[in-house]
Formats: sequence, structure tokens, C-alpha cells
Amino acid sequence: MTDTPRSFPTGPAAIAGLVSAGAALAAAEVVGALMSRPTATPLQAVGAGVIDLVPLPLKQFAVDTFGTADKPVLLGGIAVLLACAAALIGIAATRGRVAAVAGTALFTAIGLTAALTRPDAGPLDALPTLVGAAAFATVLTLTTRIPSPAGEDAPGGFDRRRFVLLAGTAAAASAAAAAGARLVPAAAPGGLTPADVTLPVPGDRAAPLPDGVDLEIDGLAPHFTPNADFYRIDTALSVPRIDATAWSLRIHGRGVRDDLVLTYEDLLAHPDLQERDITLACVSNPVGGEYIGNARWIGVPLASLLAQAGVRSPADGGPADQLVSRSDDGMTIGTPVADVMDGRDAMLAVGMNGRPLPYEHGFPVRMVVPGLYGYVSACKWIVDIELTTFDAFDAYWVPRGWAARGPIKTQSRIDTPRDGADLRSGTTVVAGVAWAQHTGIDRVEVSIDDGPWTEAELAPEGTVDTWRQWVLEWDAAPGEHRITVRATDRDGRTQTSDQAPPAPDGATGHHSVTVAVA
Ligand SMILES: Nc1nc2c(c(=O)[nH]1)N[C@H]1C(S)=C(S)[C@@H](COP(=O)(O)O)O[C@H]1N2
Ligand SMILES: [Mo]
Repeated sequence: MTDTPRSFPTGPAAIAGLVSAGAALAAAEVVGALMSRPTATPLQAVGAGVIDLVPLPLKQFAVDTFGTADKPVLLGGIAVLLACAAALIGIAATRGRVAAVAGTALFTAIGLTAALTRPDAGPLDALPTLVGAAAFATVLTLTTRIPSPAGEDAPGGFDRRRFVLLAGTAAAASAAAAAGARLVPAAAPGGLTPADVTLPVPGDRAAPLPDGVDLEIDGLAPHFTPNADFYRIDTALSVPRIDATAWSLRIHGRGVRDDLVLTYEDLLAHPDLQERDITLACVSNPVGGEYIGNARWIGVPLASLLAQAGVRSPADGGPADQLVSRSDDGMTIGTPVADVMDGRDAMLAVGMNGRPLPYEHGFPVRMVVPGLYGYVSACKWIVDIELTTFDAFDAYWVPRGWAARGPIKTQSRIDTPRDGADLRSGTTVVAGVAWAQHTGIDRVEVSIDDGPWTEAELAPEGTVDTWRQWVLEWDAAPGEHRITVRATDRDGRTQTSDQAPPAPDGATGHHSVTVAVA
């Protein structure tokens, strides 16, 4: 970064910075891929750090605005900031080296801090950032240090041709390296991937579904959500790809008589393996939102594993009231022990809709607990279960402003017609879903233009743990109309019309759509 001619123009200097940053990210990407540690690359590590640090209102804003695209938007935003800084460092490098060295050091420090403070970090996680920093310094030095044929101080000493050649070569090499990094196989060779697993048929099958559970109405969410369409909510910027043969889960902590260590094999071969239909819901789901899905799960009852480990529910005098599950990527999720041991079908799931869990949904093993929001129950990529107390430990979401306990609130949604739809007058099918997991839906009512509530027809119930479809035929008159829905669960609770945001413990209010009838 020394010996640069004074006359180095600003534009190429900025480009030199950008090209160097590109080389840094590409080099880090290659190292991360070779180490099978994509989460240790500086971009991902910083992104993950930002996700952990952002305060709740900002996170809610991001989810509301960008939905499940929030992660690409976050990474894009970091990349733009990085690009601006890199351009400035490039300019600084042609003006004097102190600022350039300081800038490079600062960004290296940010990358290292992020990579080394991930919950699952080891010292080797410094490597992608360090190699990236070396690539940055090398390319920056090469591109900003072009000897001028006319001598250093001569005006116009910048050799455009050589600069274009050098910067172009560096950019092309970076693009090729980044593309190459993507070709490195994701799972370790010899590992057991979802595609390799054949699930056993559980002895304890799901109860047969009553006829008509699926009303099969256009625009209405199907009773079972296909895996490919199932909502995905987690903090993982790159999905953990765990080799199931290397996986194990330990159950330990307060009130555990014998620590239990389970392998994937143990779970597949477990005599109590069961199949259950359970609707999963996210606490971040806004009223009318899409962060809910229903699947047929295969797994081992959590209560029998806990009983085998000697755990007693606090209802039976057990000392632990919180079960903390930890994931491979360092997530912690706190679940009431009383809930998982009260007879409901809480399970360690290995199968989802007849397939091994997809990587995105927790392969090889995740937790599923009927009636609790995912953030307090549905730990994906689970590797550890600790029995403790709510007093002793706050799980990940709790210091971030979410309630420690999160039973699912009774809710209903209009799927068809869509908000803003243009309809013809006459008979119109209004349909949607309602849910009150582990309690069951008793009644769904619809109101047009804030008129009286009319009872909708309910599809038969799958189980008390699944959502339930409903339908109402409406004689639509010309004009603009607002359709509103509310549900009542089997405990007699009717949804409140009070609007509450998702935080801290789930949104409330009635879902409405406005339609224009011609
Ligand atoms: N490891 C891990 N598990 C997790 C999460 C996470 O961020 N990391 N998010 C939870 C939340 S908030 C929800 S709603 C469910 C979503 O599960 P899905 O992505 O399979 O729909 O996973 C839960 N399990
Ligand atoms: Mo969630």
C-alpha cells in the first residue's frame, strides 16, 4: 500500500477497493466451504451477529416488511455497507497508507469478532476471515500500486491499461473462486443425508382422517402443508447440514436420574415411534399471516424418553420446570416440562409428511409440541436437552423481548377471497382455516361489513392438534365489502377483536379482507 503515485484517480481507487473486497469475500467463501463451516465466513458471521443483536422492534419491522426474505435483505444490506467502506479504503490506499491499514484492520476485527463469538464457534473459525483479509491486502496493494512509466510524481502517471488488466483479473478470479466454493459438497462424504434415510413405519399410526377434512376449495390452504411450501422461520443464515450418523442427543440436568444419550439409529428403532398430525405456528405470525403449517410427523414421544431418564413433571414434584433444547447452531429454546409431560404428543420428530425431515426443517431431529408456538418448543437441529428452571435460565428469545411461555392463541384466517379481490355479485365461497392447537376449534363465525356474526360450516376435525378448515357461502351484493372472521375454541374462548402485535406472546385481533363486488 506504499509507493502509490499521487495522481492515482479516485474512480479507479474506489474500484480497487471494491475488487479487493470481492477477493476477500471469495477467498473467505472458499476457505469456509473447504472447512464445511459456511457460518464462519465473515459475511455470514456478521449477519448472524446482527440477527442476534437487533432489538425486537427492528426485527419485527424486518419480518413485517420483508417476510422470509429478511435474510437475503440483511446480507445484501451488509454487502452494500461493506462495498461503500471498501471503496473508501481503496481511495485511502492511494492517498496514504495509515487510513487504509486502519480500515482493513477494523473490518478484519469485526469479521473475527463475529466469527469467534458464534455460539458454536471454535478457534479455527478465524481462518476464513484471516485468509479474506490477506486476499484484501494483497489485491489492494497490487491494484493501487501500479508503477507509472512517467515516474511517480508525473501527472497522468496512472497506467489505465495495467490497472484494468489487474483489477479485471482479480475480479474474474474472485468470481471463479466464489463459484467454485459453491461446488464443494455440503455434507461430509459418507454422511447420512435425508436422501439416504428410509423411515420405518411407526407402530403407533396417526388416527385415520375423517372424510372431508380437506374441503378442496381453490385458494384455501390444504389440510397438509407440503414440505416445500412449509413456512421456515429460524436465525440460521446457512442451514445446518448434519450427518445423521454423527448426530447424538444428550438429555441431562436437574432431576435426571440417568443421563440419556440417543443416536439417530436409537430413535428410528425406538419401540414407541409414533405418527401424529400437528399444526406448527410461529409467534411472529401476524393476524392473517402465513407462518403456520400442518404436517404429519413421525417421532419418539418426548415424555417416554424423559421418563426413561427418571424425570418427573413439576406436577409430580419434579425439580425442573423448564426443558431447554439446544441446537447444533447454538439456538436455545425453553419449554415447560409440565406441558411436554401432560399427555400431549410432544415428540422428537424424525419424519415430516412421510419424508425424513428436510434440512430446512431440522434434519436429523427436531422437537414438536402441540399447542406451543415454535419459539418455545420446536427446536430444529436439536443436539441437547437440559432440565432446568425458568428462574435459572433465559432461552434465546426471552432477553430479546418475547415471553418465556408461549401457548398458541386461538386464531382464524380468511384464505379466499384474497384481500383486494374483484368479485362478481352472487354466491361467493368464503373459506379459511382456524386453529386452537390442543384445545380444538368449536365455532367459526363470519361478519360482513361489521354486521351480525354468521356461523360458518366447519370441516371435520383432523385432531385437536391440527387446524380446521371452514367455509361459508355468501350472497355478495355489488359494492365494497369487508369480510371478518373469528373463532371460538372448545374452552369457550372467542377471539378478541383487540389488535395486538406478535410480540411478546402472539398477535390478537380479527382477520379481515376487503373485496370489491361488481
Ligand atoms: N435451531 C433453531 N430451531 C428453531 C428456530 C431457530 O431459529 N433455530 N426457530 C423456531 C421458530 S421461531 C419456529 S416458529 C419454528 C419454525 O419451524 P419451521 O421453520 O420448520 O417451520 O422453529 C423453531 N425452531
Ligand atoms: Mo417462530
